[in-house]
Amino acid sequence: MAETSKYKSGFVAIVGRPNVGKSTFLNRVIGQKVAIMSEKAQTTRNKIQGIYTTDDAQIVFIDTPGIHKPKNKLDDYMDEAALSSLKEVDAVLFMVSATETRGAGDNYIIDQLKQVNSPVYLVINKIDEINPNSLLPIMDTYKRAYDWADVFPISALQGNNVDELLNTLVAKLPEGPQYYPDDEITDHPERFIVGELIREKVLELTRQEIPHSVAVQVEKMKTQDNGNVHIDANIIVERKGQRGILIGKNGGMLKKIGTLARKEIEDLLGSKVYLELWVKVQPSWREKESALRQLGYRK
Ligand code: GDP
Ligand code: MG
Ligand code: K
Repeated sequence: MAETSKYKSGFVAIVGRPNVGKSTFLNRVIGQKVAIMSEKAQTTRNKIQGIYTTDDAQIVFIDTPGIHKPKNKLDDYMDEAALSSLKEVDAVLFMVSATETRGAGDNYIIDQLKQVNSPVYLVINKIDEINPNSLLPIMDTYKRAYDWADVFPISALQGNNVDELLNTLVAKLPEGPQYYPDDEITDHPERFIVGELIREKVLELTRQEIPHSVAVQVEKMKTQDNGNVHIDANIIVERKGQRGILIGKNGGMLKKIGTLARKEIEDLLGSKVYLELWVKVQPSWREKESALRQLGYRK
């Protein structure tokens, strides 16, 4: 991190119909290892898809698969959860394919995006597949539907215009800390995902009361002789009030978070899991360099 310029960071959601090329885009931006890893966490919602880290910026890409036409009550609930997380991110990428016309699925997502305050970028992928002359008409059909912060025709497969998109995203991100060390994912994939699963349950169960920046620190993850995995983790919040919300009445909320997280971790690891959670208050931990270092968020 350069001392003279301010570090920038933020959470960016990628939304779009299936098969438009979201995973291909992330593979290109983040690299193979992470993509393989994220397959493992396929059961999770609002999961971290990959982290793009440079000397000046960090973009944490998250996925919100709950955005689709609701069919039942559960869908409805998931949509709401996905939408509330969309409202918290620093930017949204809405990806469409240049090879398909704007359809009902796109329109539904666009409607949802109208409730989002952060910049929403339109990414028209697969331009390598179309005649360049047809790009403008495609852009027009989408431009009529929404006030995009910017429009990027790209080829995730061949890489066209991907750097421009990343540079624009970084330029518009707020100042912020490097949330995750450069090598967190590749060095400790399972520990990382376990932390994310716990964080995801926190965000799901507390809805908008706990901010996205809540951190989970997996202190210990140890396989015992009987094959069971013992995990100790801290949930780090900035304010005492947030600690109260997380613990809940008679510890009920923390218990619920632990139970749901444990089930998913057991699915992920294929072993029985003993999970112990603590909630710690670290005021303005995002700002404090020393605290970050102590937590392992910076080297
Ligand atoms: P997702 O469901 O949105 O994650 O889409 P995927 O990344 O899995 O991509 C769906 C299909 O589209 C795959 O066969 C990709 O190879 C293909 N694809 C993705 N991006 C591009 C692109 O820029 N150009 C072309 N020609 N194909 C692409
Ligand atoms: Mg995909
Ligand atoms: K995916």
